[in-house]
Amino acid sequence: MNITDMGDRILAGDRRALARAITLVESGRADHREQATELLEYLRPCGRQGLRIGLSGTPGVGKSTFIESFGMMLTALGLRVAVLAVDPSSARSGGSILGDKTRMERLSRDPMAFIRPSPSQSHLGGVARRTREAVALCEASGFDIILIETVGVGQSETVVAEMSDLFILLMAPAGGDELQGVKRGIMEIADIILVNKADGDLKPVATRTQADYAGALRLLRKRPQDPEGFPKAMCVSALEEKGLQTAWDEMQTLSGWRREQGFFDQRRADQARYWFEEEVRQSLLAQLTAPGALRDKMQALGAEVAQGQATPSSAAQEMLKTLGLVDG
Ligand SMILES: Nc1nc2c(ncn2[C@@H]2O[C@H](COP(=O)(O)OP(=O)(O)O)[C@@H](O)[C@H]2O)c(=O)[nH]1
Ligand SMILES: [Mg+2]
Repeated sequence: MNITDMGDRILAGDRRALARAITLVESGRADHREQATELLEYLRPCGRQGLRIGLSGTPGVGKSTFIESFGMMLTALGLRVAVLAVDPSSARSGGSILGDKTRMERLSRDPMAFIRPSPSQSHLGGVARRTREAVALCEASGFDIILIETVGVGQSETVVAEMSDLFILLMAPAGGDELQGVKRGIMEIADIILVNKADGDLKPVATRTQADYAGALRLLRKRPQDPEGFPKAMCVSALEEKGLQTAWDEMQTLSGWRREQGFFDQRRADQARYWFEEEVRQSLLAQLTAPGALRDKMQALGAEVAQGQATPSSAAQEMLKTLGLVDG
């Protein structure tokens, strides 16, 4: 398909064109990459913005159930919702979203929603770029809310936080020991912690867990991009659809405040810069590791260093000269 034509269809809200475009950005083929870049450049001036909500939580915490009920609530409010995933383990597990499609049965049938499973690529850097580009395509297509799910394996939370306006952490009701095990870095990037499964027998535990997280959040260094009271912890039940409206109200309060204060645009600008730099880094690394003259040179120099025939620094300089990155 002609790229301009595809772009116009996306702008007109054509879902099939959107799905095809996402397939295009997911492709590893060089000619596809070129077309994808052209398409994204074509769509860039449209300036449409959705609210990008990152959502993370360990397997079983209720992400799929939450996305289904939260998503249905949003579409009932007249909002168009896109769901994407960053799942570095999807190659093994068969895709976090796809595997759970039954839990999102209603949402996947909703004409106001668009669900896209994680690309089956285990390399996090690659998944990150594809997801980020899929976000841009969904925005151009007029989606109001982009939910980006991750299971939180390895660095995937950081990756998702770097492409989200709001980062939501879904947690299970738990005892104090489990709370201690939560990585500090994750707490630091969370905007809202939702303790899920606050229903039935679990409700009292959920309430205590929420208070524990609220206490832990208060101990963190205050971030300039937060109004009074944020980041915050709340209870929800994805299953019984409780607390979802309140959670949405809080998300809107936070994003609204950040917009007014300029933090919203600032964060997006910082993220764009980050992804530019990341892409340069990744491309350089890819050149060094792909089969070819550069990789051979790396290996040859590595062998010299290992045998004591050159120092690590002099060999590194030699490599940078080969790359044309230093004069020589
Ligand atoms: N009691 C209760 N169970 C829930 C809730 N949300 C999800 N679950 C259950 O937890 C299990 C895992 O849910 P799922 O959405 O697949 O979690 P995911 O792995 O994070 O996507 C399922 O059996 C759900 O029915 C909730 O709010 N309350
Ligand atoms: Mg799931």
